[in-house]
Amino acid sequence: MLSRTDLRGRVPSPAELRAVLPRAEIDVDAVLHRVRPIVDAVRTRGVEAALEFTERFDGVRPERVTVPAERLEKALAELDPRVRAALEEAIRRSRLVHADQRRTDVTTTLAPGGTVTERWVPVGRVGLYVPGGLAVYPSSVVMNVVPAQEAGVESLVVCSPAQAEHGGLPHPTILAACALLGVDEVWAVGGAQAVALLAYGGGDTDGRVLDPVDLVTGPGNIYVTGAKRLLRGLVGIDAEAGPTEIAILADDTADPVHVAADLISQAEHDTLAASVLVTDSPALADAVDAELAVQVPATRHAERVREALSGRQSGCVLVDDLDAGLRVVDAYAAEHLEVQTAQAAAVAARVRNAGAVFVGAYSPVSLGDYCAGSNHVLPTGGCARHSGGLSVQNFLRGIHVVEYDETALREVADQVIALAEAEGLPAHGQAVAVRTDGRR
Ligand code: HSO
Ligand code: ZN
Repeated sequence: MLSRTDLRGRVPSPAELRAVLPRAEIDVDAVLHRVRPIVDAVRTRGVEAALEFTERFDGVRPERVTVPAERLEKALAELDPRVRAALEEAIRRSRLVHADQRRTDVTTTLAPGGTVTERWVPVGRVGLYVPGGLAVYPSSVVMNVVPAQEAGVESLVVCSPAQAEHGGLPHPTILAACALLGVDEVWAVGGAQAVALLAYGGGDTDGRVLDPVDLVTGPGNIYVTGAKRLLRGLVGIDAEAGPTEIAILADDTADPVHVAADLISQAEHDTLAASVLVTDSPALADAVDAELAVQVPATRHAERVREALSGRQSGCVLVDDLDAGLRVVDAYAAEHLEVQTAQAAAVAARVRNAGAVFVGAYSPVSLGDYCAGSNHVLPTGGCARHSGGLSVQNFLRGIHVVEYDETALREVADQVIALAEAEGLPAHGQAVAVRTDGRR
C-alpha cells in the first residue's frame, strides 16, 4: 500500500536524501496572487471586507466579527462533560510543561560597573489562529493559548472561521475551549482575511475597536500561510505551517498494528498529509502494508486516508540498518517522529531533526496531539532542521539592557574607538571620546 523507496546498499548524502524522500510540494507563492487582494481589501476596508470574504468562502455572513461573551459561556455550559474533563486535563498538563519554559532575566557583569541584562518581555498582543476546515481543533486552542498565557502575554485574541451551521460563529467546541482557558476575545473570521484583520485591526460593525496584534501564531491552510508570508514584518509570525507529517523509524521489534494505526492517524488530517515509515526490516514493511489493508477500510475517513497514504508525500523507505535510518529521518526532519525500535530512548537521543520525538511503543503522536503536555504546533516541510515547535519562547522577546558607569566605559573606550575607525565611522568613536576625554 505504501510506495517504497529502497536505499539499501547506498549511502546517499543529505542533499540526495532530501531529493529522493517522499515529501509534499506546497507552493505558497503560487497562491499569493489570490491572497494579496484579500489582504489589501482588509487593509483598506477593514471588517466590511473581512465579512465579505467570510460570506464568499465560508458561506455565512456573521453580524459582527467579535463573538459575544454570552456565546462563549453558553458554549461552555453546553459542552459534553467528557470533552470538558479531557480539555481540562490537556490544559493542566500543557500548563505544567509550558510553565517550565519560562525564562528568567540574566545579568552578566563585564567589568566593575558594566552590566548587560537580558530581560525577557512578553509580546503585548497576539492573535492565535485556530483552523476550521476538515476537522474541529479545540486542542489547537489549548496549544496556542497556554504558551502565550504562560509567557505572560496580556492581550490575546483567538480567530477561528465562522461556520454556516453554527449561525456564523466558530465551532462551539472552539468557543468552549476559549472559555475554559479564560480567553474573552474571540473573532469569527478565518482564512487570509483573518490574518489581515489581525495585522491591521479595524472597527467591528457594532463600533467596537479591533486592535491590531503584534504577533500571529497557529497553523492554517495555504491561504492563511500565504497571508502570514505577506504580512510578516508588520506582524511577527510563528512559522509557515504545511500539511501534517508523521515519520516512524521502526525495526523488527515494532508492532505493525501500532505502526499502521499511527500512520493512519495523521493521514486522517488531510489528503496532503504525509505518513512515512523508515525501517531496516522488509518483514515489518510487509506486515505494515498488510495491516493498512485491514485498518484503512475500517477507518471513518478511509477515502482521505487512502489518498494521503498513496500520495507522493507518503511511503516506506527501506534502509540497511538503524544508523542509515537515523540519517534518513534527520534529512527528512519530520514534524512528528516516532521511534519504535529496540532501545528506543537511546535511538531517539541520537535524532537531530524533528519537530517532536515520540519514544517507544506507548507514545503515539495522538497522545502528543492532545494530552501529553507537549505542544502540537510543530515545524513542517523540513523546517524542523532549523526551528522548534510553538513554546513560551515564541511569545517572549529578549531585550538587552546595557548599563555601564564611567569607569566601565573608560576601560573599553579605546577598543570602541579602534573598531569605529576600522569601520570608517569616526562619529561612533567620538560619542565615546566626548565622555572619556572631554574632547569635542
Ligand atoms: N497532528 C496535528 C495536530 C492535531 N491533531 C490536532 C489532532 N488535533 C498537527 O500536529
Ligand atoms: Zn493530529
